[in-house]
Amino acid sequence: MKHTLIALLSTIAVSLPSQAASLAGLWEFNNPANLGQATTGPDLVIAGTAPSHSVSLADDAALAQSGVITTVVGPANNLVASNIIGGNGGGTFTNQYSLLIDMVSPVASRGTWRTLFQTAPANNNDGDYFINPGGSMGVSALTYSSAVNDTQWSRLVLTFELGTAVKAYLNGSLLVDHSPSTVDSRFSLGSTFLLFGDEDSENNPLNISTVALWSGALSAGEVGALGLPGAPVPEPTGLMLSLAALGGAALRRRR
Ligand SMILES: [Ca+2]
Ligand SMILES: [Ca+2]
Ligand SMILES: [Ca+2]
Repeated sequence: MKHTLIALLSTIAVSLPSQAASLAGLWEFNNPANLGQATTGPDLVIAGTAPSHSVSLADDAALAQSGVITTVVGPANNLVASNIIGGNGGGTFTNQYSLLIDMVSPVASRGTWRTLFQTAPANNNDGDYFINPGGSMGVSALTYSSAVNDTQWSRLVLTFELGTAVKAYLNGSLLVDHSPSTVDSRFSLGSTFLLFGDEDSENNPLNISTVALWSGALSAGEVGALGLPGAPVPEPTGLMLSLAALGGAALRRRR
């Protein structure tokens, strides 16, 4: 009976449509009293000078997003994210993940370096993904995109399947197919990483409305379904979570 149950749960876990990538964190910046408050997953921890908060903030096209932080330049200033995904993708670190960021650049930041994230928790080396002074997205080790419109709210989704593919999507469409890098490289995540952190102040301020993290590389179709900036990020349902947890427990026991 026990084996039948385990087999059934394993089958369910394997056949879950979203099993490749589940939501591991969602931050929407709606609470000025707790800027790092998570909608899903662990809260972000503010390091250094706290970002400022806007209930609503409009871009150059007068489109507004609600619940927005404006990050602060400098090596001491970033948001510390706990990564609950663990090792995957054939390595010790998190090698398969996706990161969503709804953002627009403040006028004063355009034409400057703007770091999106830093995988080294000690912040003792270069940031790992940027908007560069020319408005292109990436980093030399991954290659850069063509220039993007940084004056309007944009939904960036980065999908990492290290060793195979690293892609950037903007507002639901593929922006650039980057170099894939390698498993357990500088682009892998450990148990913590830094949002908007850089070791030598290449983290000029950004307006950020949403950040989300998934435990796998979303497909082009899944990214397309996430839509435009401000569209709700679907949270896992209770049923899916229970099935995934049960299936995961069964799989673990079999090892
Ligand atoms: Ca740097
Ligand atoms: Ca780094
Ligand atoms: Ca928001």
